Amino acid sequence: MQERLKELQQEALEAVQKAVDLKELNEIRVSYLGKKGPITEVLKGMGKLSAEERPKMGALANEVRDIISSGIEEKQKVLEEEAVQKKLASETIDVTLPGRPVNSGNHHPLTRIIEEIEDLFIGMGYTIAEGPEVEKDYYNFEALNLPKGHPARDMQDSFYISEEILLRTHTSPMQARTMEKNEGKGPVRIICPGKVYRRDNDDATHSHQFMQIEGLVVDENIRMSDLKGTLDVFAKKMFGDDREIRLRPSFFPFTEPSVEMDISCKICKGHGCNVCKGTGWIEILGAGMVHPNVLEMAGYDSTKYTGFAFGMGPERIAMLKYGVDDIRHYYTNDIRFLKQFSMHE
Ligand code: FA5
Repeated sequence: MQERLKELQQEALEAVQKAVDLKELNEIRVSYLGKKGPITEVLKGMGKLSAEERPKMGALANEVRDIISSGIEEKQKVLEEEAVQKKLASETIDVTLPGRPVNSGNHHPLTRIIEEIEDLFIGMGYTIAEGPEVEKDYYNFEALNLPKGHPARDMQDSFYISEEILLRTHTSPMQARTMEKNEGKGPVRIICPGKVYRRDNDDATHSHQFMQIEGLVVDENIRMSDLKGTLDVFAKKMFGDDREIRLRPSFFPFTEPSVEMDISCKICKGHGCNVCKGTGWIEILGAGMVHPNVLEMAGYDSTKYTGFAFGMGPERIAMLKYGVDDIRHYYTNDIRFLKQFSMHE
């Protein structure tokens, strides 16, 4: 019996040493020191011992229990400390590690160019007006001196929704809407950015949906030289003093006289490429003096008031400014293209 007890002590202490965690240690405690454990089992045989041996064996059994108990306690402390250290190690934050990059978005190049143009004109005393993309034929054409059947309607192939409603083909309807709202009074000084739609075939410089920014100034004594000066300031601020501009005589039914403004191509530096269609120039806007018929239709006395208007294409302006060789890049949402503009923010 004595031997068995010593054996159990040895066995238990070895198991305690090998225990890797508190759960295993607890299992060892239950299995060796519990009521159904081997020591209790050994003690059950004490009845067979002589009266002399019984107390000795009892004392030995208690000693073995105490030794195993304190072995378990010691090991428990070690394992608890280990667990704390492990937890601390796993929760340590190394403040010297480089941070993980956070993906941040950036403004779309068109949004940026539009905001830049808006700021420029706001600085010259203009306010921003916005109008509907689904527009009445009246404002898109008729009020702009383009009655039904007028051949110049073919200049802007349109998406009609019904006989009288269409997707606006330009932002010029805002000229008529703004003047109508102002009830024949000046001054008017607005710019109007927004989307427009045309049944154009998509190519490097044409898109069926694109943006325009309309400008309109109406007051007494507004002259062609005011328009020219304004466009000159705009072009210089936008593209720098070294880029050339040219005004070509043109025709729009709602302006008289009318011009188109071209900027020298940045991609080929004027030598000719697919963006400028070999001409060295890219047309960015149409403009002119507001036609007296348009002023009168909107309720203005054309003998007292004159005005100028312009309509520019921000896509083409952004192409020239950033050296983008195809307008379709703005609408295909290729993240590699869009990311390039984050550095300009
Ligand atoms: C007009 O739309 C006139 N409403 C502009 C205007 C306003 C003239 C006020 C006089 C007074 P135009 O069709 O030329 O004009 O278009 C103006 C600009 O829009 C062009 O110079 C060009 O920059 C841009 N644009 C025209 N069509 C497209 C297209 N399919 N894709 C991209 N940009 C275009």
